[in-house]
Amino acid sequence: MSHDFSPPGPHSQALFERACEVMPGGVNSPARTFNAVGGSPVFMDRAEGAYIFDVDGNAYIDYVGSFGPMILGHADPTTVAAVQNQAAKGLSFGAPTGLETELAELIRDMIDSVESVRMVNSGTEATTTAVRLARGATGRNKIVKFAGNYHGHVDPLLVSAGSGALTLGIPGSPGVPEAVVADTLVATYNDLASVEAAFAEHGDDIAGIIVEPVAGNMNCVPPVDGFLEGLRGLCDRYGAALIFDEVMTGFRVHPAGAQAYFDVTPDITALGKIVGGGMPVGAVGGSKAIMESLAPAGSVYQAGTLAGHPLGMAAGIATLQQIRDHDVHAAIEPNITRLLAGLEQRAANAGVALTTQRVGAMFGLFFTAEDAVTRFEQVAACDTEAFARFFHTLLAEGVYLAPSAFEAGFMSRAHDNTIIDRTLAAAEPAFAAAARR
Ligand code: KE4
Repeated sequence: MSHDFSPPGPHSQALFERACEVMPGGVNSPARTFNAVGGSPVFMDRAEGAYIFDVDGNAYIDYVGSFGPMILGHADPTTVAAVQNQAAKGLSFGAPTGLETELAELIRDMIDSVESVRMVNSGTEATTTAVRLARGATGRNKIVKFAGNYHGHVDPLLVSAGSGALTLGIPGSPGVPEAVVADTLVATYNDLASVEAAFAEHGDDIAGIIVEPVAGNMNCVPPVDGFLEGLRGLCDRYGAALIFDEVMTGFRVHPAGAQAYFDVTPDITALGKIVGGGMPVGAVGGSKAIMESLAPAGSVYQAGTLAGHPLGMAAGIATLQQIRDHDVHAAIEPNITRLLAGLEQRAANAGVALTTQRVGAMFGLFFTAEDAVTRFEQVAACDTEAFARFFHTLLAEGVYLAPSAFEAGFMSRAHDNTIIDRTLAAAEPAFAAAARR
């Protein structure tokens, strides 16, 4: 597939200017803006397999994958057909369907800690519900989160957030009242002592800990040995709920999520992204005892007009069935390994300090001389200017990364040997650009 790359082309630029007239920043999510790398976002038209195509006809090898959902590759035929067939039967009913039960059963059967599920429409709704569940189930108010972790744009958790909030340098946000975050305790990711200190001071008032089991919103930072186990121990000791925000890691780092990968069991799991196969789906899961607290079974209120949406359920079922039945992660393993080794080699050849990290089918590229990146401050110290030069040259060569040094990269089943070869070829001029001051 050969193309003359000149992103963003005239149609993309025209669309961006038009979008800016009617939508803040011309985008519907700050993570899509190019503010952190310079230039204007590329407007996309369609995607297939490992490729995404912009409105000017340029093709890009895509490592964003809709920020995680597209692990099967774009426009997976089985998933698209499931959505098309369901759409022909009507879009939304406001009444229960068997599809919701089918997806809930799939999640229950794939994730051991989940006995019961509530469907929602986004990762933010999933984490919002998870926190309310923890507070409702314990009768306590305080929640521990981690600087650099992002759990969606819900007020109590939009404190020292990652992702767009980190990229835009606005940890926290105007519009979030002090009172709403008064019960949010911020600890340091991969620093168990900081969590122990929070519990020593507030232990009996802490409803739960919410954590990204792999920090995918400050690039890609795995938990250090003992960190997740330590959080589990503290929650057991103080009677708090351990919430794994697996919106990004669920079905991404392992067919049963980070909790299976690291063998640490949370009390509540928040899901999103892959669980909907690219459609707007989130989910909260946990033991029946905890989940039965939710209305109408229990008194913890939560609701949603389009929760369990038939098209989202159809896409989620088609996607999870393939993850369950075909070892998608085993297929990805050799390719992501070769990609990162090849990038490290080409960075070294260009004299660029690069550290790569990955868990399962998600990865991070850090422009730093650090051997390992385990802390938020190390991420913040990376060379974002070098990343921006790398990003734009790669884009011009037909490879699309998330436009931020604080976002992770996502592989799909469609990123085969040929795709890796093309990516590594594009990386050579990109690292040469990164090396230039
Ligand atoms: P959504 O509400 O965007 O579906 O999910 C929020 C969320 C919750 N938890 C984790 C661990 C997440 O990564 C996310 C969303 N991730 C970002 C990407 N870093 C979404 C991209 C965007 O905001 O456009």
